Amino acid sequence: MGIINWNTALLPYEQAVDEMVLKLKNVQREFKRAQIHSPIEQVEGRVKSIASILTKAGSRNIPVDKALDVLEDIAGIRIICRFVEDIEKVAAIIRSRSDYDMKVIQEEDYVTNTKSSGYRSYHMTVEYKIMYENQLRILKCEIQIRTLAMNFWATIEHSLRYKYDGHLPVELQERLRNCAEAAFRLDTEMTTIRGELLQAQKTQQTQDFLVNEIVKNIHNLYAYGKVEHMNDFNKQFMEIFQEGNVDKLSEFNQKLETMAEIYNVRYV
Ligand code: 0O2
Repeated sequence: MGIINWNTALLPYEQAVDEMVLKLKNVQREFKRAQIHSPIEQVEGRVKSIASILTKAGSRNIPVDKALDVLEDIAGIRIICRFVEDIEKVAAIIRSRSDYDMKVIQEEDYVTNTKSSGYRSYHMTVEYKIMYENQLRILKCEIQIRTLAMNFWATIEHSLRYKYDGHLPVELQERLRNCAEAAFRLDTEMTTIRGELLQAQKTQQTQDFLVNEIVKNIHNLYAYGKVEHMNDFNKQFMEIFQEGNVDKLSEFNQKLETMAEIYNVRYV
């Protein structure tokens, strides 16, 4: 029987998790930059603890030296979405990378097929390639995709499950199932007001974008010697900003850009 060197065995998994989290956060940034609602709200990653690996291997009669080969969730990524509709969008993004860097080998839909515990989440198992110590390694990784409400429920339930060593009292199980139903209703209700929420999000993103552009434009005009306008620009900007009117911010930004063109200001 081989012996696992636990000092180094999990390092490739850590690398895989770090890389995948970075890539998925970049996907989120791309949506934000394009000012489109990002189906990815948060990305988290973790490598399963040694204790958790040993417990899972033990409960499934997997020899410890085979655990790393057999268990598919040593590397785990969790993607949190705002809306149930976002889950399928995230799954599609991951599927679209199958030929590139995250090869989907299995999918489990616990969103439609809720587990008896009340657990809901969309699971994808992918194969992910890394270069580790100059060698190609292909590691399996479990990606869990769920809404904020699903995540809230699963986090609390997971802690309680741990506390009771997997054997939750029946009454507590029942209460947790009620909570799962409440989380389901919350998701359903959020879907009905999704349009309103997306609109609010879009306004916020547009405002952030315009403020960035305006302060950059003011700085550029200043850097190119248009010092005499500075106080005036800053004063006008603060007045419009405090009014919170996105259309006026846009008009003001347009004015600054026209001025930059007239004075032939190059961007720094
Ligand atoms: P941890 O501590 O989160 O890593 P299977 O062989 O498919 O029957 P497997 O491989 O465990 O079983 O897959 P499954 O059932 O899809 O569960 C994988 C992970 O999903 C679990 O990992 C949990 O993270 C999560 N999960 C599944 N069911 C539940 C549930 O009822 N409640 C909560 N809170 N999470 C759940 P681990 O290793 O169990 O735990």
